[in-house]
Amino acid sequence: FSKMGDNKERSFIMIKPDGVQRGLVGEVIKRFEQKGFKLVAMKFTQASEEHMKTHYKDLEKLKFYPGLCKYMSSNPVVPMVWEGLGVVKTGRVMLGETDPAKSLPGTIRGDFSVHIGRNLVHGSDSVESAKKEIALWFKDDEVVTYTAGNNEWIY
Ligand code: RTP
Repeated sequence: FSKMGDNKERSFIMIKPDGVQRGLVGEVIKRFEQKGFKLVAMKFTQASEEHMKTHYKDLEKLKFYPGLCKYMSSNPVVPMVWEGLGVVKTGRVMLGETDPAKSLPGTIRGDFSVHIGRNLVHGSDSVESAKKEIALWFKDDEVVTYTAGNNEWIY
């Protein structure tokens, strides 16, 4: 098999206010841990509306943007960085579709949510946006480099 090295991809995953309120922080973390991804940064914080406007800047022309940013800043969130092979794409699969009604059971949204505006978790949609989002939410030294249980041959 090929040598490790492509397992350093990172995704920005954030438990939204409804995920915190519903007591699903542990459940989301558990799923990413069990899948084999590595937690390299995490905070518990209530962000400002301005910060959420920057986070969702790509959506600023959409009609739900103001309400989305207000909602996202109304209560605490859990921003995280997860690392591992294909974590951006696989992370999105684990989350399910944006609309929970279209999300299959087995996904986080498919198992725990019903409303598009309360879909529990955010996940980066590309490696590029992951980089931007990680830089927005974490200082360089808040993303930790360390060796976890995986060594040269376990993913
Ligand atoms: P996210 O960024 O939160 O991971 O979600 P996403 O990529 O799956 O979806 P995106 O299109 O980026 O939308 C961001 C969030 O806005 C809310 N939304 N509300 N019609 C609506 O009311 C509506 N559409 C989207 C969702 O909570 C979505 O996750």
